[in-house]
Amino acid sequence: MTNSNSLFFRALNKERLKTPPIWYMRQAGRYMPEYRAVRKKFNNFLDMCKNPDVCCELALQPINAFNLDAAILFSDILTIPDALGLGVNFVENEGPVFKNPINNSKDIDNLDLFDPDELQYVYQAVTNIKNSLSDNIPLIGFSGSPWTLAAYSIEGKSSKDFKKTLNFINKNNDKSHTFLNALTDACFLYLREQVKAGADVIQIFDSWANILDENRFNEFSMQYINKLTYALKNDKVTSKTPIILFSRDPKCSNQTLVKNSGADCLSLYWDMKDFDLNIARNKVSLQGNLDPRILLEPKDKIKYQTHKILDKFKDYPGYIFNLGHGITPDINPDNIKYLTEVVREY
Ligand code: 1CP
Repeated sequence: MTNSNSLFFRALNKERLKTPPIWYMRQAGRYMPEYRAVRKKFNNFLDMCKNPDVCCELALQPINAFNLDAAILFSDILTIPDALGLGVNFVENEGPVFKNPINNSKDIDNLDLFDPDELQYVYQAVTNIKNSLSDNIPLIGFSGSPWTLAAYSIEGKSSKDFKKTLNFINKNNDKSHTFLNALTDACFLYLREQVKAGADVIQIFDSWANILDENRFNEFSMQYINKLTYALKNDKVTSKTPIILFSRDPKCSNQTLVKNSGADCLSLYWDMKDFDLNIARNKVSLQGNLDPRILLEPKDKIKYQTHKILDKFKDYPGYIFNLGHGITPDINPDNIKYLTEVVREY
């Protein structure tokens, strides 16, 4: 059992803390030489995710290197589209490429029903990681948001503007909602299995919230995040599991994010500098907000910007230190070590 007195749980319980708990989005990844040494052994990134022992090793690497306050499952958000038969591959320097993306409404009619048992390899990884962590380090399980998973599945790859996806939802409104409902059910079943396997906290990544205008964000993204968190909060297995939402720069009001998401904690993108703390205070915990690119600067600049963030959140009840998006491969691990020290010494 994870100790509910851990720093991470205390912050999720909206306690005002002297030192915030620390973890980093993409804390396991290509910026670490230890990661690259393991990654070399696999051609396809998803093959590596399908090996629970390797996932366990990778999830522990940043915990051991930087003594962080929370671990995150090593996997990817695209395991669900892969289980739906869309054929996800990771191409060197290009990111994910789908063999069978959604091209028309018939492709949605013909989709396999999501079978949570197909992702046993993920739950096994959760259990392995959980068994290797000390009691005071909670484990975060995760999924993509229904909208972000739909965007990759329709686009068939990553994109700057997701033009094909935006066209598709304009032309196929009803079928898009059928697909989003199916993805919401899949995320619920998937996260529930992760909690059964040992995940203490859930994070939902809405990484492509930013490409929707306000109306479409509410219709295609927020509505389904709300359905998903509602289902999780009303299920015996997951009702007590804290939910963190990372919504990348959504074009909605702060009030909507706080009230409609159903999340216990909001993970703030680095560019959400004007987020109104007073709207969130005592309603949700907050996480993140530091621009990851600061980590490419000299140490004095890292310290200055980190202090600015810590000043901003120092009286906030329930702040978790993190970056405003993931660590990129070009960041020097020494700077992660330094950043962690700066936060703990503040
Ligand atoms: O070749 C490699 O080594 C692959 C790099 C990599 C890694 C390390 C990918 C491919 N995924 C991951 C792991 C991962 N992905 C984790 C666990 C590791 C950790 O955080 O410590 C998590 C939580 C994710 C989540 C994820 N995958 C997101 C949401 C977070 C975000 O960055 O917004 C997204 C959008 C993905 C898709 C994905 N997977 C991989 C890449 C390169 C991408 C992004 C593609 C794009 O730019 O659209």
